[in-house]
Amino acid sequence: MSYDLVIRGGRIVTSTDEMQADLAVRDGRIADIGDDIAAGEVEVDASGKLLMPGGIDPHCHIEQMSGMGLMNADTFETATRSAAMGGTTSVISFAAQHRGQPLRAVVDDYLSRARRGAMVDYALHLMLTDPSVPGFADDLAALVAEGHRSIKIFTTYNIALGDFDILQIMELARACGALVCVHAENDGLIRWTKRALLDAGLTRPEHHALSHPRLAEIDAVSRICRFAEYLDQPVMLFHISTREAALEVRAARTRGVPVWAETCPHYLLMTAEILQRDGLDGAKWMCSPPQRNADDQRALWRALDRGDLQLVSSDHAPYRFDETGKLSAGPDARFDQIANGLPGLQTRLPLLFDAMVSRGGLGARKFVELTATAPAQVYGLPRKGHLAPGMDADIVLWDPDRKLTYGEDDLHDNAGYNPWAGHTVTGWPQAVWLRGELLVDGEDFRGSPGQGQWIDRPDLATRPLGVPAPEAAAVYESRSC
Ligand code: DUC
Ligand code: ZN
Ligand code: ZN
Repeated sequence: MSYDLVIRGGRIVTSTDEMQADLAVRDGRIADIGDDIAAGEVEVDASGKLLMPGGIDPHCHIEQMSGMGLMNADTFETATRSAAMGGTTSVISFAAQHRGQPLRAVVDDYLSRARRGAMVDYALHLMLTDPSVPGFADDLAALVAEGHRSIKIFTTYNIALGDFDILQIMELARACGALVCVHAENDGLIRWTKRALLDAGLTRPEHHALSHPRLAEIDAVSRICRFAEYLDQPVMLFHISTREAALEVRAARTRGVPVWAETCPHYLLMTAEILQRDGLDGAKWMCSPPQRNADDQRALWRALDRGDLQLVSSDHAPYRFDETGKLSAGPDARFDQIANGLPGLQTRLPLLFDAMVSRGGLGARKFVELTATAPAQVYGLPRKGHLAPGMDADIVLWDPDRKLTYGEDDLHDNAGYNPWAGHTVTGWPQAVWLRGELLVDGEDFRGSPGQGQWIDRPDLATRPLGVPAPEAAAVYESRSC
């Protein structure tokens, strides 16, 4: 029996191994990896190149309304096109509930838009902001059982939940088997500092960094880790930016708490200095939490190396640098009127490969682990994130030698600017397959809207450990009586 596709002579990189071998694909799955592989209908020469699993970006905002009521710049079509052009074949974005909206309707809406537009495979985090809507708990349990196994909540912004609601949602998540992801920054610290800065006339983009004090992250991360410990509920801490918060996660994991955490390229490779550009230009890099300093960067790399942090997501949140996005409050907007977020779906893998492999950092296997294998494991994406027979043929043919300097507007999303303009990377995705279909061929994008499929997540490896605090254990016991 012949194969649909055989890629020959590449160096196959997984999170645990590297070997020179041929790889065969049949019916969208990897059929064989080895030396004596029969002919394929399509044959590709990969000599001198790497073959790696397609990237999985587990935290990106696509076609989503911000807390300020602003639609972000990307549709499922434009966001997933840019993901694919950067070597990413699966994304987890958000079905974002706004106040008063029933959960089921929110998820149906996002699913129907994703079904029409997505060109890579996708799953959704359930973003919960209003637990008071009728049918909330039943809808949540049903949606999780249908395979939406992750929840996102905030401790800050105008969509913040208080401790009581957070605990309620964590208990529900534990009962139905979902991972709770948290944007963890202390809201009171941010609101107080922001008010004081604005009162003092400090309104520029660089003051945004001051308005999110590092203590806000440290405090909230520590508290959420304690909640996870109290309830024995698995939690993912999103976008860790400070050394101390990474150490809070490490301390919790050392105590045996089921917590995981991610950081992003803009914390690993940028500092808050970038917000000091002329005029409002710094707004292009404004995100929350903000970029920090070189000491934090070193600490975050160390935390990834030690396994204290397990993932690197893009937190892709694109807003154009015009009146539809960053400048929606006008050309003289104060920092608190400017949408937070920067595009990152397309740049995540090249930036990380350059930093981790080309410049001699943590190496190619760790690169695969952080960008594909670990997100598949943590978020329960079956058949994704690894190159082995039986897995989906989501494959990137990577040219480790291609060197390129990013331009001002050379990405395939709809943000209209590249936050990494002027940054040079070595290593580039030359071809990308999604379930055996060629999506990217050099500079050409070959995908079509609707080609991406929803990824069912029937189960999670990130389970409770069975050791809640005694008070919580008593509550659980009383519930099951
Ligand atoms: N921060 C978030 O929490 N979400 C999107 C963008 C950002 O900067
Ligand atoms: Zn966030
Ligand atoms: Zn985010």
